[in-house]
This record gives sequence, structure tokens and C-alpha cells, in this order.
Amino acid sequence: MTTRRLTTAQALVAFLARQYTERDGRRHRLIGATWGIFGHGNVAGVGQALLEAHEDMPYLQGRNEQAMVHAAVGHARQSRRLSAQAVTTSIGPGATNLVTGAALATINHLPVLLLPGDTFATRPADPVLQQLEVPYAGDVSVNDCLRPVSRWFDRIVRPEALVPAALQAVRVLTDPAQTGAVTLALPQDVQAEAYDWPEEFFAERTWQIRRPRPDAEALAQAAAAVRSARRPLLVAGGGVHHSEAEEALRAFADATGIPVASTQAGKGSLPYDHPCDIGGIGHTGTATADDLARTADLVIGVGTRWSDFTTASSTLFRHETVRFVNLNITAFDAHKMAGLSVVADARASLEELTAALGDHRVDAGHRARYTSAKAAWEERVTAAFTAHDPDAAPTQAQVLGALDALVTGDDILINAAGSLPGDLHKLWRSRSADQYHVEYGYSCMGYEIPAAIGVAMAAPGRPVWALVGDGTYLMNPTEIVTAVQEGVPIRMVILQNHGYASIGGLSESVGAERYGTAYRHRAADGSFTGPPLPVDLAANAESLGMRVIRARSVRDLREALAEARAADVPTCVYVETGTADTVSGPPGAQAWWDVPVAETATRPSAVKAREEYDRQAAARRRHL
Ligand SMILES: Cc1ncc(C[n+]2csc(CCOP(=O)(O)OP(=O)(O)O)c2C)c(N)n1
Ligand SMILES: [Mg+2]
Repeated sequence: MTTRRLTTAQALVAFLARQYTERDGRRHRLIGATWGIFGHGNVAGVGQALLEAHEDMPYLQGRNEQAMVHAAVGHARQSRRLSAQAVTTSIGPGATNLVTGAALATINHLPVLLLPGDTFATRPADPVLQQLEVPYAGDVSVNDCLRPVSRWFDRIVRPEALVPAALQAVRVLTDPAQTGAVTLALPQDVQAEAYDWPEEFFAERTWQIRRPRPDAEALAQAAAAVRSARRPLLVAGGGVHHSEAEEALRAFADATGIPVASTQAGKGSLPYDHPCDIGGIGHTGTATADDLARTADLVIGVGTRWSDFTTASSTLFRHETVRFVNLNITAFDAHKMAGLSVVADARASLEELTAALGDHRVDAGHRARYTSAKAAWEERVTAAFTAHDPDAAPTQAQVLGALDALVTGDDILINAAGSLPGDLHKLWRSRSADQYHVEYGYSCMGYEIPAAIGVAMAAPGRPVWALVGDGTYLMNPTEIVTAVQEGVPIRMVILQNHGYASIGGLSESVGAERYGTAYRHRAADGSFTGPPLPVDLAANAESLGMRVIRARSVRDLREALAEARAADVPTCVYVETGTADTVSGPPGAQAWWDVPVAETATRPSAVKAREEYDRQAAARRRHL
């Protein structure tokens, strides 16, 4: 047997550089680059290996471990999960900084390979710097925090264990039902240890991304259910995008006339101007979609996890005999809502369902109803987007309106948390399948800027916009430096409203009186009701190397956005949209969201909110 003598870290990097994915005849490098921040837990092992292999495995320098995972996740989503990135960290704090990013990746079913350094396997000195010691077990390290948020976790305590572990890691990364964060914890001594590796370990390997076809019987039952429904509705989730099923969905909608609503992850599955597209569904949905959901007798979920935002916390689907059909590659999700489950690839099952339905079409009355509701909602979008006074400061919706007037299907918008996801889900007119990139599985503040870098790397030449609230900006602005270093011309819009408009509004609705949600000085009575804080986020972004344009009015904003769009360096448009305790999003929520309210309280606001809560909660329904 021919062998090659390498360290464990060198072998891992050489192995990763030779893994490929293939789907629909297209081949991609699985791990195209490795992000890293070095410390004593990885500098001499993985760091040295990346240096030796720099031509085969590009290294990207991040500023914060969580942010590196966000960048990798953005990249994976933009690549339709056919390509991923690795993230290497030191031990201790560098490793535990991965936890939030790992949870985000796993929840969103997006692949990322995490390579945290780990404490010595051989333990010559115990403890080493940053080592956790617990009194009940000798084999626990901080990296065990990554187990519950990883789809696959292994600790490589001997060099030769890397061979099966690395193969399992890639199997999970490339499995469309299982993928998410995959962790290989690498004790720092083992990383640097040499071993004679079988040469075959480094052979090029191509992993077919499977498209399992639906079971014939399950599909026949699904087709029968659709045929007998009078008021069917389709809910498109993120699985439509992951599977590149947009064309198949369009063909299904064209043939059947069944209206298509979308979750946050599924928005853009149909372009907004397709006659069957009725926009977002659920708590942040459109009136069109939510009204149809309330009266639907059959709901076809495609690639959705049925989160509480989608089901309005189990209150949305109200038809007495409503049934669900779930097309999902993950059996776990396909069985939700007591649905008829079709466990298969979204594209394959949509194609087969369309064929099985032949010339079946929903009746004209159903079509007429959603067509006029869709037109009425479009008018509300236009009203929210339109600024009548170009010299006034824009509202948040008018900022979206200015973007709407500027962008083409080429532009990609990224957001994850705050009041923007709700406004975007309700209002945004998605022109292309991948334009709408809102991470709402984890809704993690601070995803936007690093994700924009990952997305821009996966979509060179396309304008990529990170839309960030001021709270979100303050959570995680540091990857701006990375965009500047790499010359990735991300566009960023900072919407300054001096605090948390989203949680402020929520707080008020649940009787918590906006407590702790505005960024204000303390007043004389100790409460945070003084003037807004004198922070200058535009100057902050500029200090990190961005080009910054301040927009004070709607007119300024239009010019600034156009300038940013044309820029070839990272560019920020900064705009004030009011204060977090005064702004309110247009239009209001069309369906409920369950956030439990104090059952007993002395303050009248909470007592009143609880009455409303009990009224809404009475509409909860378990679909069995
Ligand atoms: C990491 C993280 N911490 C906390 C939250 C809870 N949270 C959701 S939105 C929000 C406030 C966002 O503020 P900002 O970005 O200014 O947006 P705005 O609400 O003002 O639109 C908070 C704290 C979260 N989603 N993510
Ligand atoms: Mg804010």
C-alpha cells in the first residue's frame, strides 16, 4: 500500500481539497475555502497545514468565529448547498464562539464544516490554557457544547481515526436531508502528529447529491387529495430553493392555478408578479395568504418546517376539515401537521405531482378570489413604499420602496432580525429566485454583514445588500474589515432608529411597556427615557474602512442607494428612520404569534395584554 507521511491537519486539508459534489450534471468543489482565526489550539496544526496547502485550499481571515460561520452559511445558501466552507478555530473561547453559528446552520439545514481546536489528547500538562475542567468527567471539553447543534460531531483523538471521521463528515455535509453544522474537534497535539496515510484517502471523490423520487403510492394519494380539494393552497418553504425546484413549482402553479404562499425561507420561489404568488404567509404574511390559509381545505407544504411564524402559532389553518400534504426530503418535517407525507426531493415530487394531476385545475371562483386579493395587497405595498415628500426623512418601508425602485433581479438582499424581516416578508417584491435572503430559522442578529461576504463570494458581480438595524449593527459589525481586506464590495444599509423597534412593539403588545428596548440615556428617575444616545454608526462603519454615504431625506436616499449599487468597494448607506419607540411598521400583523403574557401582574398594561392573549390562544388548534 502506498502511503503519504503527513500530520493529521495536513491530511485533513489535503482530503478536503479533493472532495466534490455533483447534481444535475454540475460539479462543484465541496469545501472551496477555509475561514480561520488562529490561537494556540490551531496555529501550529491546522494553521501550518493551510499554509503548506495555500494553493489548494484558500484561507480567509475572519474577525469573529461566529461571524465566520455566518459567512460560510451565507455562501452555502447562495450555492444551493452544493458548496460549503470550513471554519477553523483555536480552543476554548474561539471554539465556543462557534456555537451560535452552528445552531443557525443546523436549523436552516445549511452545510458548514467546523474545525475547532481541542485540548491535548495525550494530556502532558493538565490543564492547558483555556481548558475546561469539570469534576465529574475527564473527557469533557468546551467543544462538547457543539454536540447538540451539530448534525455530526467527532473528536479525532488519534490520527488514524480521521479517515472514517472525515468520510462521515462529508457524507453528512452532502446529504440533503441531514446537512447542517458538522464538527470535527481536533486536539491540538493530534493535529501536529504525523502518520502514514493510505494514498487512496487523498483520491478525488465526487459525492452525488441525491434527488430521491417520491413513493408511487404516496404520490397517488397526494394527487387524489389535491383533486378533491376545493380551496387548496401551497406553502413554499426553503426546501424549494435548496432543491432548485422553482421552475417545477412554476409549472405546477401554471397548470393547476393553485395559489402559492411562502415562508421566510421560501420567498422568491415564484416571482412576485406571477399570478399565483400570494406572498408571505403567517404572522408576517400578507392578508391575501393569511385569508386563504384560514379557509383552505388542503394545504400542500413543500420543503417547510412549519414553524410558529408560518402557522401563526397553530391558529392559522381553520377550515373544519383542513388536511395537509407535505412534500419534504426530511421525514421529520414531512410528518408534521399530521400531513400525508411524501418524503422526497422537492423538485422531483413537484414534477411528478404536476404530471399526476394531468389537466386538473382549481375552479375559477377560487382563482378570482385570490387574484383580486393579491391586487388589493399590491396597492397596500405601493402605499407603504411611496414617499410623498422627497425632503422628509424616509420611513423604514420607504427605504424598502427606494430599493424596490432601484434593484433588478440581480440584486440580493440579506437580513435576519429586527423589524425588517416582517416588513420584507409582507412587502418585498422578489424578482428572482435568490434575491430574498432572510435568515429566519434562527433570526440571528449579526448574520447580515458576514453573510453578505459569503453570498458575494458565491455570486461574484451581483450587488449584495446587507440590511441592518442599529441594534444588529452593534451586535456584529467587525466583518466589515474582512470585506475591505478581501475587496468584496458588499453594500450595507444601516437603518438607525435608536434601539429595537421590533422588540419594542412586541413588548408593548405583551404588556411589558417597551422596557429596555430603546437606546436612550437614563432619565433622572433611573429609567431609560432620556434622549437618544450620541452614537454615530456611520462614523463607526467608516472607521472600519467602508465608504459611507449619509442620507437625510428620501431624495438623498435614492441617490445614495444608486451610488452604493454602482460602487466597487464596500459601501454603506446610513439613514435615520425615526426612533424605536415611535416607529410602527406598515401594514400590521395579519395573524397571531404566541408570546406568553404574564398570568398575574399589578401593572394594567400586562393585565389587559393577558386578556387579549387568552382570547387569541383559544384559537389554537392541533392538527391530528
Ligand atoms: C443574537 C440575537 N439576540 C437577540 C435577538 C432578539 N431580537 C430580535 S430583534 C431584536 C432587536 C433588533 O434591533 P435592530 O437591529 O435595531 O432592528 P429594529 O428592531 O430596530 O428594526 C432583538 C434584540 C436576536 N434575534 N438575535
Ligand atoms: Mg433599531
